[in-house]
Amino acid sequence: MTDNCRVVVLLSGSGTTLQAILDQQNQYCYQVVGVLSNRPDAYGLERARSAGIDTRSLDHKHFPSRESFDLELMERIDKFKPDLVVLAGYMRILSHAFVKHYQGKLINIHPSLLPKHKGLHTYQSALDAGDKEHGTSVHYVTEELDSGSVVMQGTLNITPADTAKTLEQRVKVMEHYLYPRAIDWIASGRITVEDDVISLDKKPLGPQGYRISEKSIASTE
Ligand code: NHR
Repeated sequence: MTDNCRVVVLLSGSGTTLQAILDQQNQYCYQVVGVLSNRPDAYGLERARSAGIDTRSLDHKHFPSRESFDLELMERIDKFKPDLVVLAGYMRILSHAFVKHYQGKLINIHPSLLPKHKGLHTYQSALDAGDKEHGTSVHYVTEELDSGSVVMQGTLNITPADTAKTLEQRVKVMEHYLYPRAIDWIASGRITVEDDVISLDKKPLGPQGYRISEKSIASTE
């Protein structure tokens, strides 16, 4: 993409994923230039300020519609001249105009092995379905929720002792490793997208993207 990819992060909450992205930016070729929240009290804004990063908050409750909120959000984002917009616990569904405007440079991380378990409560859904594995997916954002092309997946084996809580903890650890790396691969141009097919170093990846297991992550730490 560029030598020093400008990243804007959108969040709504505590910002643990943002923190992982910030903590690893020296190792990687991206640079977080701005953080925006739809909740003025999100602790993630505090984390960004502590790291010396520009923040903006825009309360969706002050707007008459999703569309009008998103238009204002787009203006604020564009002031940062981002190469990539990263959702990190951002909890507002994005409108058609927004998704179109950032097409191909808007990504999210969703805690399931997409296309399985779209939506919320994925840990319990995986347990209820009797799945043998669970995990997380970095994907491009399209208008339809949790449905864009998958760049990378982190996988783990579910054990009989697992609960929704333990799965969440294990997935979060993987996400904090995976997401910065996926951002780096996109930022550096190693990941490319053509007709919804994702390639790494020009080699097409399968529909589940580049897969990394929890075990292999643990052995590199
Ligand atoms: N927008 C589009 N168009 N497509 C996606 O794939 C999106 C998206 C916006 C956010 C993140 C996703 C997640 O990480 C995400 C993916 C919130 C909702 C939701 O229902 C759904 C998916 C995600 C985030 N939000 C409610 C809404 O009315 C509000 C919920 C709340 O405020 O607590 O926007 O899980």
